[in-house]
Amino acid sequence: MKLLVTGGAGFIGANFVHYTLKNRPEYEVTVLDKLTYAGNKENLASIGDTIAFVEGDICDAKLVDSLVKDTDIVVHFAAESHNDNSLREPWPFVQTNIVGTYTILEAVRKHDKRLHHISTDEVFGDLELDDPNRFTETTPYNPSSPYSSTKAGSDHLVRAWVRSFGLKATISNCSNNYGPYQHIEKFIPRQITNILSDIKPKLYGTGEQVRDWIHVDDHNEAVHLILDKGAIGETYIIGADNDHVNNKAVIEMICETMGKPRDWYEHVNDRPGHDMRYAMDSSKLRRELGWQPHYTDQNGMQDGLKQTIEWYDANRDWWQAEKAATEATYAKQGQ
Ligand code: NAD
Ligand code: TDX
Repeated sequence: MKLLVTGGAGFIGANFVHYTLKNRPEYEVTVLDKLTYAGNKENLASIGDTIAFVEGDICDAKLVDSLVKDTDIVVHFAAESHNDNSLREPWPFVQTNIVGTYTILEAVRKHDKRLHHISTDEVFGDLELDDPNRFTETTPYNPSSPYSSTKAGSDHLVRAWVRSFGLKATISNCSNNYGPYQHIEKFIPRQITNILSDIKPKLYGTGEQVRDWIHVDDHNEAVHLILDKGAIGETYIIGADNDHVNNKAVIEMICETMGKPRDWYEHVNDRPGHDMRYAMDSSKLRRELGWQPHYTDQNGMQDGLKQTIEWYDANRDWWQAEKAATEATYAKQGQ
């Protein structure tokens, strides 16, 4: 079975490729990745030539067509993924997330292949801090940022292609991931690598915002279950019930785990339009496909965080060269 993984040199995509080779050796994997600032071939270095790697753009219709023609399943991770970048420069988000997804859809339609589209909880907008509800598959879309609105647009395109052209596609909307190979611009690796660089962690605003953290392996296990047993045309919410920890508590957990005082961090400028709370109801995925996260509740999150901290500590060569430039970009915004 041939699998084409777009964005396979990025954080979740690379972990997906590692997970697939380890647990699902029946798949023959090809990665298509543009190697933007967020893509890194090193993320796949330990795999050697057991996969095929194609450096290229998902907006390149000719290239996408030739790769899709020669595959059975496309798993579409490639995206511009960072909210803060989308506030500075929205265009690459429109181009890759919308035009790129359109390009994939047209090739998948032409060659009648199976597609799984990776999306996010952010398409639903946010909940109030005191709202006990969680997002479900039927929650209306209400995205806040250029990033989340382009992801919402890509989900709509996939649904339209399913309904209008009978495309064999599924969608998953997952909450905030953490784990190895995540770019140091993102919240958790930024704080870990700050502490490893003797810089204080940076908390946006008051830090009351809540994210429903999930370990990347739990996400990728769910994606494989959807490939195995998901119903065509369906959407599945993925979340590990970690919607009780706010950003402040996560920073305190990281400080404590890394041997610093719990309050060894500083408040910096808030993100404009900052979403308050995300919370995911993944009961459909659990009930229909039997998915169960491993890193759930406070203990699971602490285990996952500890393992992630150890990875960044042991792999300083992977991130150190980019640290100064990443922090300089944030500093310009008082973050
Ligand atoms: P990432 O930024 O770490 O990786 C994205 C990858 O896509 C990189 O390797 C990059 O080089 C590649 N890419 C970007 N533009 C491309 C293009 N035009 N053509 C080909 N490749 C291109 O992102 P991530 O955090 O791994 O996210 C992967 C997917 O999961 C995205 O679709 C994102 O919306 C979704 N998602 C992420 C999270 C999260 O917490 N990180 C949560 C839910 C959903
Ligand atoms: O230094 C920081 N300090 C801080 O307080 C950074 C970088 C972030 N934050 C806050 C903002 C958010 O409330 O932490 C939270 C998480 O921030 P990000 O890591 O930037 O993630 P978020 O904006 O929530 O989006 C992530 O989850 C959904 C991914 O980046 C998206 O790709 C995914 O769709």
